[in-house]
Amino acid sequence: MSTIFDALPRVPFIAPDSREELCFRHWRPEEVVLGRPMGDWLRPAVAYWHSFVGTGADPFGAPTLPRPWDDSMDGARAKAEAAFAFMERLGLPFFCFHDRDVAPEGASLREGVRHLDAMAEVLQAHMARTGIRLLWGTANLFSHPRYMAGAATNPDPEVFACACVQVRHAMEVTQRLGGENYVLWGGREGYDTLLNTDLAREDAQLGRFLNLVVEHKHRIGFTGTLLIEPKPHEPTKHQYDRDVATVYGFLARHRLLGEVKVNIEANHATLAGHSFEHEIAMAASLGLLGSVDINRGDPQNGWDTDQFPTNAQELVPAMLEILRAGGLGSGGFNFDAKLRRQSVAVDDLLHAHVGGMDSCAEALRWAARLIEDGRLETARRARYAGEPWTGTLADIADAALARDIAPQPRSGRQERLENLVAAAARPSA
Ligand code: XUL
Ligand code: CO
Repeated sequence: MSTIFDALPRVPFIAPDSREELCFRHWRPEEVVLGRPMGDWLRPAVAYWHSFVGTGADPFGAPTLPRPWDDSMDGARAKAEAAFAFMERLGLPFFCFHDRDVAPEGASLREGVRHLDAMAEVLQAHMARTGIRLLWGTANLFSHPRYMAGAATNPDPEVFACACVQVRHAMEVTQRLGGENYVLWGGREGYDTLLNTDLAREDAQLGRFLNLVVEHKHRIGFTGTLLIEPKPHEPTKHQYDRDVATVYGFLARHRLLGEVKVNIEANHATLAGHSFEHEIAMAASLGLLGSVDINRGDPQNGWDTDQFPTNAQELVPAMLEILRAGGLGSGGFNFDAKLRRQSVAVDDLLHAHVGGMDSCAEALRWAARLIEDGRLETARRARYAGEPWTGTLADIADAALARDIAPQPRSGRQERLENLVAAAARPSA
């Protein structure tokens, strides 16, 4: 079967000063960075939904991107063929998908399950042929109209049961395909208005659902990591998994700590009023860091624009936090990013991923340089060098009064530290 991507070249690795555009200048999976191959730190993945399902349609206009397959099983096979043709040429090691990206919904729940089983075999054959692996799978619990009031948090128990069908099956298919993680993004788990919403009830339902998912993971012996992907709003006005700290509270409340980590998306972090690095550092400090969805928003637009990252310097603080945390384990960098509506040339998708990949690779190198240099870590350690006082509140207060202490202000050295980061993240450095 021929596909729209067949004419694309295989992306080569070329020296940084080359004027060739479709090549990796910085992404070298074998290059050792801080004692580990770059490929192990980054573990990049192509997102099936944006790259092969998204059409460029928006609320104002029709599809623009050439994606010549329909929503039938034949269409799903043609799409898979094209997806792997593209991913082979790009040469990244992983991909990610939702059940509905790869297999059509069908006319009933049962038909949807049959479709996904059949497509899992198709994907398995492509994976075996190409060596491309599954970073994570997930279920789409937000597109079908039945989920308009949420999936696990839906007031209708039958909709909750539909979510059980899809998540059970998507997790089992992920396991069958050797997926290393399973993601739960709370697509419509939130509310549009408090006027019709029972917050306590919806929290209890979401907690129960997650407990059922964890129990099933252990029952089937799936060894991948379960990941919740926080997002503050869009599509609902208020999403329950709004940011990492909120997810931590939810996991603690429902006794799920140790069972679930987070998949942090750059553009979701900024929508929540945080920086990407804040969310990564928060997750690392709470023991929740799992994986990242790499993309960027637009500083002037207040929604999830899901653009490919192109600015390596901007990514350095996030990379630094990942390096400090010792990496992402079974996680990776999923390009949850899409082409702009006007990017209708077939090779635009290749340019997008090449630029995104090189930005991550360069940022990783620069962040590693900062760790090797050591001055940031030394400064941070020195800041906390004081020995904590022991005893009760009264003991500490009495001792302080007895010694009549007068601690002197010490500089936070912010500008000096920022200069160190800026210097390491300069191409000429
Ligand atoms: C939505 C989003 C999703 C998840 C997977 O904003 O990021 O694509 O990554 O459901
Ligand atoms: Co995402």
